Amino acid sequence: MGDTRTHHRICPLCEACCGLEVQVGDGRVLGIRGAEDDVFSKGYLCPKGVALKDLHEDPDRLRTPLVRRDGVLREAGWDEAFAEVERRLPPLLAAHGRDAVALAVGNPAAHKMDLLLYVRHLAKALGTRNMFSASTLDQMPKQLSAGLMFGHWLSIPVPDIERTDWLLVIGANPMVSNGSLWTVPDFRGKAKALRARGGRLVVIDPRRTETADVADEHHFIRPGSDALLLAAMAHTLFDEGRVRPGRLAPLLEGVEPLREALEPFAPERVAARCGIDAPDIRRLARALAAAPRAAVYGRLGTCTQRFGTLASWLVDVLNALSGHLDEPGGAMFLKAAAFAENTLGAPGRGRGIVVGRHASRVSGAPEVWTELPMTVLAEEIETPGHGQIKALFTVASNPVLSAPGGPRIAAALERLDFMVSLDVYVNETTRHADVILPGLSPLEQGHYDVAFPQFSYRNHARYSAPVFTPAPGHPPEWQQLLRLAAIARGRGATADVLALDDELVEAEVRKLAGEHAPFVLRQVAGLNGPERLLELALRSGPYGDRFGMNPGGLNLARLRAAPGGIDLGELAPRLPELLRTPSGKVELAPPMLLAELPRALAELDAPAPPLVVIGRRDVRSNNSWMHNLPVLAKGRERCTALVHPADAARAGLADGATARIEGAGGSVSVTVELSDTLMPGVVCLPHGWGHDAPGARLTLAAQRPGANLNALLSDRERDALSGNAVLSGGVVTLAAA
Ligand SMILES: Nc1nc2c(c(=O)[nH]1)N[C@H]1C(S)=C(S)[C@@H](COP(=O)(O)OP(=O)(O)OC[C@H]3O[C@@H](n4cnc5c(=O)[nH]c(N)nc54)[C@H](O)[C@@H]3O)O[C@H]1N2
Ligand SMILES: Nc1nc2c(c(=O)[nH]1)N[C@H]1C(S)=C(S)[C@@H](COP(=O)(O)OP(=O)(O)OC[C@H]3O[C@@H](n4cnc5c(=O)[nH]c(N)nc54)[C@H](O)[C@@H]3O)O[C@H]1N2
Ligand code: SF4
Ligand SMILES: [Mo]
Repeated sequence: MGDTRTHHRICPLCEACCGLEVQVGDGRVLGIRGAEDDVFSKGYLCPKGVALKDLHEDPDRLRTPLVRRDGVLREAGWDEAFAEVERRLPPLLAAHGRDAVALAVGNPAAHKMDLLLYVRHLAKALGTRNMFSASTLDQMPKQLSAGLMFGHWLSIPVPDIERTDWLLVIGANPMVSNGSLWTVPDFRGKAKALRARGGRLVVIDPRRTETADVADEHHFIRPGSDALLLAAMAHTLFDEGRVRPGRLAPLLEGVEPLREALEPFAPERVAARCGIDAPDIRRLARALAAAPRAAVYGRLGTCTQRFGTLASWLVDVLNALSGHLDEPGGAMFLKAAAFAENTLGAPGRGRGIVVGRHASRVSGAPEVWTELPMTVLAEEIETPGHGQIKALFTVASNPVLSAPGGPRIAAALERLDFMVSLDVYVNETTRHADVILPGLSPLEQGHYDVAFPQFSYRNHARYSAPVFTPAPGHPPEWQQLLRLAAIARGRGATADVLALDDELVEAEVRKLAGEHAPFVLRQVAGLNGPERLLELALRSGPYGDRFGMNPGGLNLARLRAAPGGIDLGELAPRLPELLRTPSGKVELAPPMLLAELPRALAELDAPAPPLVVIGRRDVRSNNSWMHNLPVLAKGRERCTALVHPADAARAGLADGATARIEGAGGSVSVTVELSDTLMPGVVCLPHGWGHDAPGARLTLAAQRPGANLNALLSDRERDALSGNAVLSGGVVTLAAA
C-alpha cells in the first residue's frame, strides 16, 4: 500500500467549512472523515464532505480544456484554448464595446480562494457593466440591507448561538443547509445545547423542516409575507413600549421615522396574509424583547421574495430594537483575520454604500454592488441594440439550472457569438460554451476561506495546504483568470501571468502601504497568487504580526503550522468601530427602505394565490452540480414534489404519481410525494435538477435527471431594490400528468 498520510482540508462544498481529515495513500484518497482536532468544526462533517473523494475521481470531471471545433467540444491543449480566446475576444470588444461581454460568477467561486480573489481582475479587464452572479439568486437583499444599515455590504451580524437563550430562525433550514451567511458546522449539536441550557428555538417556515423538527416552536408562514410579519413584530415592540436598545441607543439613527413607518403594520392587519395569528405575532415579539440573550436570523427564504430587502432589514431592526444587536448571545459581528473590509480604514464612519450607478439596458434594473440581476441576463442577450451581450464568461456558474427562466437562458446562450466557461463539467450551461477551461480539483490546491470567517459562529483562522500535486501544465484558476484578463487588456494570450500578478500586487500594496510598500513586498517575496494575497491580508489584518511590529501575531507560516486552525475567540461587540456609514450610526430607517414599505402594505389587499411553489435543499445535494457523484446520487429519488394531501386530493394525485406543475415560466413533470409537513396551498421542489440536456457530460446525473424547478419560475419577478430573483411563492397549478 505504500505509506498513508493524513491531510487536514477545509471542505469547500458549503458554508459550514468543516475541517476534514483526508487519508491518502499511493496518490489516492483512501478515506475522508471529520477532523476532531479542528478548532472550529470539531469533527463534524456531512455526506457531501465524504464525496470530495468522488469529485476528485469523477471521470466526467474535466482535466483538459475543451474547444468547440466544427460544432463539437473537443479536447485541446491549454495554449490552444487561450489562443482561441485571443482569436475571438478582442475583435468582439473592438466591434461592440466593453458591455458586449458579460461575466457570470457562480456559487463555487465563493469557496475557492483562487476564484474569489482573482475574478475581480477579469472583471476589471473586461470593464463591462454586465456583471452577474449567484448573489442575485441568493443573498443580495441581505447585503443591501446590511450595507444601508452598517455601511458595508458584508457587515452582516450572525446569531451568537453558543450563548443565546432564544433564537428565531426564519426562512432558513440550517439542519440541512448547514447555515448560510452563518458558518455554523453542527447546527444540530449547537441547537441541542441551546435547548439543554433552557433556551428556545423558534422556526418560521412554510414547511415543517428538519430545523423545525428540532425546535420548540414552529409556525407556518405564507410564502412571501415575511416582511409583513417582521414589520408587525417591530410594530409590536413600539406599540407595547418594548423598544429597549440598551447600550446601542445613542448609536441608532432613525428610531422615530421607523416607528411612524411601521404604524400601519399592526399584527391584526397582517395576520391573515402571513397565516400567523395576531396574538402569536405579539407573543413572538414579546419573547424576543423579554429574553436576556436572543437573536433573529433570516436567510434564503426571506431573501428570495418580492420584499427580500425589507425582510432582511427588518430582521436586524428587530435585533437592534430589542437590545440584542452586537450583544453577547445576540446577533453579533465577526472580526475576521483577513480580507474583511469592515476591519480596514478609519473605524466608526465611512462612505456607506451607493446603488444604481447604472441600470440594465432592457428592464432598467439598478446596479447593486457592481452587479445586475441574474434574471436580466437572457433579455440582455436577446435584445438587439448598443450594449447587447454578444459574449459571456461563466465562472463556476450554471444559470440554466440555477436561475429562474432556465430554458430561456439556455436558448439565449445559443445566440451568443462567443462563450467561455471556467468550469469542471460539461453541464446544462457549459455545453453552450466555445471554450471550457477546467479548474483543479479542490484537493490539488491550498485553501483559506476568504468570505465565511466574516459570518461564522466564532472567530477563527484556518489554512489547508494542497493534498495532491496538480498534473503538470494544468494552471490553477487564478492563472487562468489572469491570462484571460491579459487577453482582454490586449496583452495577448502568451503574456507572462506571473509578472502580471507581481504588477497587480505591487500596485495594490503601493496604494495601501505607501512609502512602506518596498518593505512589505520584501516580506512576502517568494510567494505568489492567492497565498501571497493571504499572507498580506493576514499580516496586516486585525490579528496580524504587522510584518514584525506585532510579534506573535498571525501570518501564513503560523497558520500552516496549525492545520486544525487557530481559534480567535468568541464574538465580541464591534459597534460603533465596525460602522462605515457616513453618519457613524446604525441607520435604522434608510429612506430607500421606508419608501418601499407602502408597496409591501399594498400586497395585503391582494388575494392570496391558491397554490404556490417553494424550494428545498437536501443533505446529499448541493445546488446544481453534485448529482454526478456516486456517494451522493445513490438512494431514494430526491427530486420530488412535496404536496400536501389536501392539495393532492384536489388535483387527483396519489403518492408516487407524476404531476404536471405549471408556473409563470413554464411547466415540468415530477413525481409527487405526499407530505403533511407543508402548509396547505404550498408545493415544494428542490432546485438544481434537470440533467437531461443533450450534450451535457454527466453520466451518472443523467440517469436520474429530475426536473428543473427554475423552468417553472419566471425571470420577471424581482425584489425591486436588490434585483434579487423571486424563487419563493411563485403561483403554480398542479394536475396529473
Ligand atoms: N429555485 C431556486 N433556485 C436557486 C436556489 C433556490 O433555492 N431555489 N438557490 C440559489 C442559490 S442560493 C445559489 S448560490 C445558486 C447557485 O447556482 P450557481 O451559482 O449556478 O452554482 P451551482 O448550481 O452550484 O453550479 C456551480 C457550477 O460551478 C461548477 N464548478 C464546481 N466546482 C468548480 C470549481 O472548482 N471550479 C470551477 N471553475 N467551476 C466549478 C459546476 O460544474 C457548476 O457548473 O442557485 C440559486 N438557484
Ligand atoms: N445540503 C445542501 N446544503 C446547502 C446547499 C444545498 O444545495 N444543499 N446550498 C448552499 C447554499 S448556496 C445556500 S445559499 C444555503 C441556503 O441555506 P438556507 O438559507 O438554510 O436555505 P434553505 O435550506 O433553502 O432554506 C430556506 C428555507 O426557507 C423556506 N422558505 C421558502 N419560502 C419562504 C418564505 O416565503 N418565508 C419563509 N419564512 N420561509 C420560506 C424553505 O421552506 C426553506 O426551509 O445552503 C447552502 N447549503
Ligand atoms: S456540512 Fe458537509 S458540505 Fe458543508 S462543509 Fe461540512 S462536510 Fe462540507
Ligand atoms: Mo447560495
